[in-house]
Amino acid sequence: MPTNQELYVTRPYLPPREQFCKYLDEIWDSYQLTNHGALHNRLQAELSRMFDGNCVTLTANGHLGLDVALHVLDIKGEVITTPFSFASTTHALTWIGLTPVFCDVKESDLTLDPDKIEEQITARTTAILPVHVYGHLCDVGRIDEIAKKHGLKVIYDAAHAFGVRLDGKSISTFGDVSMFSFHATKLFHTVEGGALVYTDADMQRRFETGTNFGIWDYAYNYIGTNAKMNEFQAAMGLCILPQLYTLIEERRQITKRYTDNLSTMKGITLMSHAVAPNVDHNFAYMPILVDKESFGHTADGLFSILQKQRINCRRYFHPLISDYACYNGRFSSSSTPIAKKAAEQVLCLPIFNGMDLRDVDRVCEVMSDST
Ligand code: T4K
Repeated sequence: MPTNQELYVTRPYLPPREQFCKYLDEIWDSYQLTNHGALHNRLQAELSRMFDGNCVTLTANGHLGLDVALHVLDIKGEVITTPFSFASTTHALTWIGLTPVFCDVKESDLTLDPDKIEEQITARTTAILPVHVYGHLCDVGRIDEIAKKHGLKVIYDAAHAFGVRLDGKSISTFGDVSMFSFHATKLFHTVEGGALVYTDADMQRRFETGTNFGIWDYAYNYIGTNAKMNEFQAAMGLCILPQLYTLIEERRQITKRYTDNLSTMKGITLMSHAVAPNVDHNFAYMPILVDKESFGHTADGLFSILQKQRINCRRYFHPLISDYACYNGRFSSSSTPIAKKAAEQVLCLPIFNGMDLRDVDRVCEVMSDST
């Protein structure tokens, strides 16, 4: 893309059209459009390999994956979670009458603070729903330990964490299940889509039936929803998956360029600095925190300054979920001060495959000229 074009926070990666058309030919030949067709099954197998052999259940989108996970694991009562996330995380709970209990996040990486989880546990708590926000891994060891001690389930919202590895291993071994989003705005996508990934093979039938009305072998032993991934979605996934590490590498270069330009800018904190050395990161987002006192503008002010130059950022995640109008004052964001401050300061800068490094420089120059 030439520089001086309008920029967006992201732009989906599209594979060469001929590649997608080859899969379309297969669909046309087979007349199988959905309901666990050959492409669905191929993508499922390839993803399972990528997740170190763990079980994969594909879903129509990430949010339905959360719905299915909560239903299959029979989560009741209260669930400890973070308010610093996309609407989906909490809405999945409240939609089915569960009570979200908001726990604060760590200042270093904005993931759930394990030191604050236990004080939120009550007799009604049944699960923890942490988020690997921006692909930054939660303290999975501590969280799983706390869950085990108190007999709680753990559902990781890993919507942002596709391709992330810890000590070289898949992160899908942690918790009872991890939900990944394959939305068009994600690093790896199937237009809309997602996956539940888990280690307990005995649960596979339950998760699979959860996405297919509860049906297995024409028997109706379970209750389920319709969250199946169709063949067109799977085709997109099959085209993009082989490119995954090339796409991540390109994003690493873009992040490096931002880092070179911004790491000494007063009042700007780069969240990419929070990635631990034993984590293979995916560079899915380019979040920064803006400190008004030293930078001279709020995150909102900077958002507008960039927008005037046709650079469209997003304030993922402002407002905090606990401050959403739809929750009508039911929650208080003052009980999670670190998350509240992060929501006030956060801005996600444009990052996408195909982004010209000169455009990265342009974003940084506008920021620098504004001070
Ligand atoms: N948990 C977490 C932590 C999540 O972040 C999400 C989703 C979920 C759960 C649920 O997963 P899914 O059910 O979505 O699989 C986006 C996405 O819709 C959403 O998937 C994502 N998180 C969230 C963080 O961001 P918007 O409202 O910001 O998207 P939108 O349409 O404004 O797109 C942003 C920019 O991307 C546009 O300005 C232009 C560009 N774009 C977007 C689309 C959709 C394109 O160029 N082409 C496109 O097709 O929500």
